[in-house]
Amino acid sequence: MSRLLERISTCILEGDADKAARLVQKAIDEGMAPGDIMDNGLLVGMGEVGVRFKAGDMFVPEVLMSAEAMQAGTILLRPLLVASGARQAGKILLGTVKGDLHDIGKNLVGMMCEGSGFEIIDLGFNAEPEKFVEAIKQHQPQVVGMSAMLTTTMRAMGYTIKAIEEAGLRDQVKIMVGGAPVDADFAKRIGADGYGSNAPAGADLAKKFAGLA
Ligand code: B1M
Repeated sequence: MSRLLERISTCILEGDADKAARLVQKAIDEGMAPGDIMDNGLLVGMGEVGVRFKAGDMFVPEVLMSAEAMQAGTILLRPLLVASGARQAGKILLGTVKGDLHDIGKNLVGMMCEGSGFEIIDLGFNAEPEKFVEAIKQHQPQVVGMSAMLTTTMRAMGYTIKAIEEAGLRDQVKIMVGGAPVDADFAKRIGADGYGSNAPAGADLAKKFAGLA
């Protein structure tokens, strides 16, 4: 790996958004391929963040800073990657379900998935089942991810899956769920395809669903 890509990866790990943007711009100006900057710079850093977060060596505030640094570099690369036709992992539709305003965990999952090369369609929080259905029709994602943090709102995940079934769209998407009150048993009971216990696990699951892991 070049010294510049190594420095970009370190910026992600250290959560330094300004420096990440500066170095990514430098790499672009030096004529480095956008896919190379993404795969061997930003994604290497984010991969290490995922490993450390899973192991309990990094905590949520640090992960959020890394995600912001990742975002700062990704914004510069995104148009170039799309233009150069570089590999995209696919689309994920993400939302916190109806009645629930907690979005920090959902945003972390989105950032981790984005770091794995997915395009994220973010429905925000308090997303009604109909909003998921309409967005599937509009964006044709491969994966739908739902988050809930309240025992009272986790049931909305089941209603949302039902609405997706009733709209005849269930076979088009893989569905993953997560959030503090949710577990694998619950995911199975409501007919989801999988459960992510944390953001890296969510990204791993999405990669598996997209045939990339
Ligand atoms: Co609320 N809240 N809150 N809250 N809040 C909890 C969840 C609670 C456990 C606190 C408590 O009582 N100990 C409790 C829920 C109890 C229960 O249902 N059993 C609670 C309550 C009761 C409430 C209110 C009802 C309080 C009130 O008004 N009386 C109210 C409800 C509002 C509503 O949603 N309708 C409320 C409001 C809020 C705030 C708005 C103030 C704020 C949310 C701000 C925001 O999100 N923008 C808030 C917060 C911050 C919390 C706590 C303190 C922190 C949640 C958080 O962000 N954790 C929380 C207590 C706690 O968790 N210690 C609490 C960090 C985040 C990274 O973790 O979301 O679990 P988490 O996400 C993880 C995993 O779960 C997983 O990956 C993430 C990263 O590892 N994951 C997925 C999540 N989604 C996934 C999706 C996937 C895969 C993995 O695939 C799709």
